[in-house]
Amino acid sequence: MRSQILALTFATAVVGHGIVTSPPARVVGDAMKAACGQQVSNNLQSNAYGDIQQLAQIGTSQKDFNATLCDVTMCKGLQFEDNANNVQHFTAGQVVPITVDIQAKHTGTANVSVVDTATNTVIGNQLVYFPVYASTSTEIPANQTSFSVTMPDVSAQCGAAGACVMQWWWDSRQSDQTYMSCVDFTM
Ligand SMILES: *[C@@H]1O[C@H](CO)[C@@H](O)[C@H](O)[C@H]1NC(C)=O
Ligand SMILES: *[C@@H]1O[C@H](CO)[C@@H](O)[C@H](O)[C@H]1NC(C)=O
Ligand SMILES: *[C@@H]1O[C@H](CO)[C@@H](O)[C@H](O)[C@H]1NC(C)=O
Ligand SMILES: [Cu+2]
Repeated sequence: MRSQILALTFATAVVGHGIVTSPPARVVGDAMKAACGQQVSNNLQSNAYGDIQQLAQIGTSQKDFNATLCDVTMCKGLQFEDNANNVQHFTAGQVVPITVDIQAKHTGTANVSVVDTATNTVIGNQLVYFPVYASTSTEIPANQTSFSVTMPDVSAQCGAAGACVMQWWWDSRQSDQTYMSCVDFTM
């Protein structure tokens, strides 16, 4: 019984909830392992859907985790170097369809923004905002997992690969969990 409870607790703790499946978002690689350490990278590798609070918590117990080198609030610590062959090219005004996969709901808010990766700051206005997202009290509306954004002109800031990501961000204060996916792009 006790082991069942422990197993259940563990399963609940590791199950993740959401990622962007299209366009292709950043994935784990050797650069992330170097920046974030083995355990945090392994966790994200086995559970791409996980929240950033969990990664930060795992990091605190790891000797090879350095929160300065591995900022989990910046694309969950996923590194551009591991995704350099996966850079999208967008033009100003382009309508970009986005598909999200949500495995479990937590009421929160969500948005998609362009983020300057050097400073981890949002450039301009968010491209879409969901004031109520993945609510536990309703089915998930179709337009929360399949929607489009119109790219602003960020060619001045986002000309070089690695400089910018299109970031999907879902934050649930109900569960204190934040989910994030980053799409590398140039303009
Ligand atoms: C973490 O990384 C930063 C940046 O490289 C470095 O300055 C700092 O000394 C490191 N901290 C530890 C505890 O190794
Ligand atoms: C939108 O998402 C960004 C992270 O990409 C976050 O910093 C910002 O607070 C969010 N904006 C709102 C209004 O929630
Ligand atoms: C999603 O659809 C609902 C109506 O079903 C609408 O009220 C809402 O504005 C839509 N949201 C977006 C971001 O398109
Ligand atoms: Cu959860």
